Amino acid sequence: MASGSEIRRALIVVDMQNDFADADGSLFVPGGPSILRRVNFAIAQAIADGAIVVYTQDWHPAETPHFAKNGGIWPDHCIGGSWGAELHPGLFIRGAVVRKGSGGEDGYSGFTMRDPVTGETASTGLAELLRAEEIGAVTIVGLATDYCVKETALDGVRLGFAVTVRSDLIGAVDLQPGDDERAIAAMREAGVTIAGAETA
Ligand code: VGL
Ligand code: ZN
Repeated sequence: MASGSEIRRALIVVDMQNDFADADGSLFVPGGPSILRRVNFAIAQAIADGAIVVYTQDWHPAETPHFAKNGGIWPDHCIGGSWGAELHPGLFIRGAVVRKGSGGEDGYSGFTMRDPVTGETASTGLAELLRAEEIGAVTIVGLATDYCVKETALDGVRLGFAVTVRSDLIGAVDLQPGDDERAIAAMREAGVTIAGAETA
């Protein structure tokens, strides 16, 4: 258990949902299945270390400018209430789940969402939840490196958290070859600590 001057930590598990993590998902991320067991291990370890665990869930309406059919770039995915939006059944759930995009908002961050019409930014509630728990540091794992992991990490830095991303517990969409490496470089440049299995 954290005590005294120790900085309290949260493990943020990003979008480990069927549409991304299952081979039958509509926006399957190839690295998804291979990180699942190790993400579960990190969840168990975080709890043993006195950290809290929080999950994000991409949660879209059936029509949203996020989807290609409505002018965006993605196939339909993570439609609220569908199988694809459910957290993967093999994932250990040991904490709160924060949904993002349920009002049709844009953006990839687990912390903030943008109204596609007004451009206004709103909180998902994640930062408030972490502050209520006096969390100062977060470790981010999950999917996808080049979208929601990256934007959640960058927002975490902007919001004043010490952010670590576990490079062995993420996976990229890689729409363009090299997106994975560019996302890692952008996070590092912003002050995110990129950690491997041994250093986390
Ligand atoms: C994501 C693409 C579209 C993600 C979400 O979770 O990284 N990627 N929506
Ligand atoms: Zn999405």
